[in-house]
Amino acid sequence: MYLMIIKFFFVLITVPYTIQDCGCQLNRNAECNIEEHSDHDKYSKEANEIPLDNKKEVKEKQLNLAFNTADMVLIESATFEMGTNKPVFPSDYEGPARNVTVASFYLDKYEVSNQKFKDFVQKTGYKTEAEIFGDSFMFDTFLSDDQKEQYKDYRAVQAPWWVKVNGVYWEEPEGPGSNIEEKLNHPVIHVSWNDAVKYCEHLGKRLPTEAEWEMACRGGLKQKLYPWGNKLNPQGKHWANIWQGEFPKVNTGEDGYTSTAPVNHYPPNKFGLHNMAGNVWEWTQDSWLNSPDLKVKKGGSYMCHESYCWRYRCAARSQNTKDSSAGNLGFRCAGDIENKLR
Ligand SMILES: [Ca+2]
Ligand SMILES: [Ca+2]
Repeated sequence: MYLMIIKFFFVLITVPYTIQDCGCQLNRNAECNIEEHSDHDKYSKEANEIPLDNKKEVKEKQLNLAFNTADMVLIESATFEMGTNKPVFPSDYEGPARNVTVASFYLDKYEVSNQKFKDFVQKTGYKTEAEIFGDSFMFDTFLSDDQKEQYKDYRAVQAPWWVKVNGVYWEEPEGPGSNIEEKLNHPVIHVSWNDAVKYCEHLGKRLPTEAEWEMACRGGLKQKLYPWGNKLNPQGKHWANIWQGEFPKVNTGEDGYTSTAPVNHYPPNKFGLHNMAGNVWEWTQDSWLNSPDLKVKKGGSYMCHESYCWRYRCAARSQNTKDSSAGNLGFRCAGDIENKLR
């Protein structure tokens, strides 16, 4: 069995950091207090007895939205089966499968792009947490030889492909001097959960809950691994931006990209949503277990490979502290149909 669940702690030379589970869960904070709990109390039947919306009411409420619905899809209320009874990473609490009812909501078709985030920053002057802290996590493949030498002591001991680099942020995603000119239609990266919340709020939106995100990922399919079904490459095509080759040494980029891909590059699922699986991880509104500082992220990224981080499945989940950021983590926004005009 080559799938391994690796739980570990690692220490950067200068500052102690905690990482759990094969490098997917980089956290800016040193502590990582995972509490045992009964699975998904929040998504128990009792906690989710939301009446399905009357379609006529939904239509009337749409007239009073607080946000622009361009590039969003309306996902109608439904009860769906969340999680799985065949967890690949039981320590992530992927299971059990349970019915969850979600009220109607809007969701962005695409991960938030660099262009959209740039528009937001130009309007508001917003500074991301990576800018304030002065650093963010980068995948070492994207470091120059000089940077590799400079930051050799800043590697995660058991996930040495992650390096905390000074001066990395959304507009210089590969270090000081890099830019996003050729990547305006790629997902914004190096944004924390706090940054994502601020962006969505600015547009009258919010982050999706984990249940909303997963229902959207499944696109109406029941208990399939991926947004498009169970086969990874149906019709001999690539349907998501993940890792081909041997992690972490060789990424052949057979799917066209060894880093991020344009937010609209791969086919949409049945709900019209692109890149729910792969490309970049996406923040959700929810806390991980009962830890308010840890937030759930979904969907996996271009760094995920079945042998190491098979988390580009709809049921998969992971977490980061809400102030952490990395080169494979972004987000998309949701919107309530209950919102009134601002
Ligand atoms: Ca790829
Ligand atoms: Ca994604």
